[in-house]
Formats: sequence, structure tokens, C-alpha cells
Amino acid sequence: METKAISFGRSLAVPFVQELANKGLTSVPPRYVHHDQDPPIISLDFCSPQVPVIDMQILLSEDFTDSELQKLDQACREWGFFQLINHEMSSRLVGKVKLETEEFFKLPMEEKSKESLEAYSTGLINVAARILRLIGKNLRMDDNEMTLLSEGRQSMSFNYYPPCPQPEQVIGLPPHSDASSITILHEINDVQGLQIKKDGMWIPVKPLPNAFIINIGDALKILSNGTYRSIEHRVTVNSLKERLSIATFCSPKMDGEISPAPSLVTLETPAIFRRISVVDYIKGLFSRKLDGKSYLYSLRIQNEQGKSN
Ligand SMILES: O=C(O)CCC(=O)C(=O)O
Repeated sequence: METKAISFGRSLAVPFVQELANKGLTSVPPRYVHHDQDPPIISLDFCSPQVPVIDMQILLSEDFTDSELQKLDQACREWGFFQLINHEMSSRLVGKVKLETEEFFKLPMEEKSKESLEAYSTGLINVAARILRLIGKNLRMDDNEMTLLSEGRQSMSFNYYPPCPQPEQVIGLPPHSDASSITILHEINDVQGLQIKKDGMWIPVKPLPNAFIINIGDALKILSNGTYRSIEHRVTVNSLKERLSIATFCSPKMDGEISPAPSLVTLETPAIFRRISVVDYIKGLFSRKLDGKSYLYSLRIQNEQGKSN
């Protein structure tokens, strides 16, 4: 456990968006209007390709492990996203967190206090550690090369996207990839909004009941030397309904250095990212605007040829 406090700067103070939404505004304050949004090229709903689904029970069973492991590998290489079902987190616990999160956002600002999320957080640490170990196996990495990520830190973001009178003018969360190793997303109230960028199109993600949506973050993309994708995603808002989600970011240990895993760097596959301490990696992230994949690109080795995303 790390005890040393490191300052990464401070966030900009802005009005609490839920309070703003409660005022019943008919137009959006100018600071939230996004003129530079990617055109909404969205693949048609009925025929859009869907994020792969991975079954944790099958992954852990002896008989079918190899085919499901292959599915996981392909999902990480081609999509950088998958939905995890049968994840062995008790549905009672997940349902309780869902209810508590909804209740939390109903409380007036001054009464908001945190419910205990200990069991939920521990459950997710276990899910993440298992997935990361299996990913290390798929990449044929040396065992100790994954510990920077599998024994790393966890942080959670409770996201509230209010209904918006001009949804086409704003963005819930602009396009970005996560700096994490993996992110586990829990959609709380079945209001769609998450879209991921695949082959130039924004594809809406339709969460399955009781599934977690997992995505590869930049730290794992770096460790895998670009083999796995950290895909850009964004969140749109809805004119009628609020949307709630919990994003759990699993991130590298603070006292390490992040670089492509030495076992994956060969003459044929030279390192495409430079080595950086985790502290500097995070400082660099917080000193920038959330802007697509620009931060990851800044960590690339200049003469890298070819790989994208
Ligand atoms: O709310 C969501 O569905 C996505 C959240 C997200 O991408 C993030 O918190 O980085």
C-alpha cells in the first residue's frame, strides 16, 4: 500500500451539474456547448456490430478455457472492449450498489454521503486481477510483468448525466481513452449513452443485464506494446432521462515505471512507447484536457511504423 501523498494539481471548480439540471433550464449554458463534436456517424442500431461478450464462468472452467481465452484475446486486440457476464460478483451485492447509487444522487447536495462500497470494491479488485492474469497468459508475458497492473490501484467515478434540453449541443463525456490498465463500467439505470469508436464509426453499446463492460486502458496498451487496443469512447446525453454509471479504474502501482513488457519487445516488434514513471504518467495526464488519444500519442517513440489505436 502506498502512503506517500503526491500532488497532481487541482481540478477546475465548476457548478455541480445535477443542481444546474434541477433548475429546469430550457437551453444549455454556453460553457457546456460543444461546437467541435465529431459528426455523429453512428452505425445503424439494428445492424450495428456489438461489443464481444465474455463469460467468466467459461473462462474459469477447465473444459472450455482455451476457446474462451481466444475470444478474450480477440476482443482485446480488435475491440479493446467486452461485456463480462457470469462474473461471480453476487447479483444481490451489485443490485444493492445500484440502488444505493440511485439513492445517493437523489439526496440533496448537502446530505450526500458515501455508503460503504467495500465489498463491491473488493469484488471488483478480484475480477480485475483475474482478467489481467488471463490477459498476461494470452500475451505470453512473463508472470512478473503483469504485477505492475494486477497489484495496482483502484479508483471509482460515480457519473451522473442529467437530462439535457439540447442533447445534440452537448456531450456527456468527450471522446477519450482511459489512462487505466482496464476500466470496469457498471451501467446503473439502463439508459444508453456509451458509444465506442470502431473503424471510424461511433457504435452504441447495449449493456446486457448484470454484465460489466470492460475496456482496455492506455497503460495496458503500452504494456502490451500496442497489441491490445485502448479504444476511444464518449457518452451522449438524453433529453428526457438522467443516466447513471460507475466507472472503476484499475491503474498501475504508483511506485513503478510503465513501458512495453520486455518479453514482448523483439527485433521484429521493437518498443513503440517510451518508458515513463507512473507518477510522471499521471502528472502528464492531469496537466492536459481530455482529448481523444493525444496523451497516448505523446508517449510514442517517434520512428514507430504503422500501429494505430
Ligand atoms: O458513463 C459511461 O458509460 C462511461 C464513463 C467513462 O467513460 C469514464 O468515466 O471514463
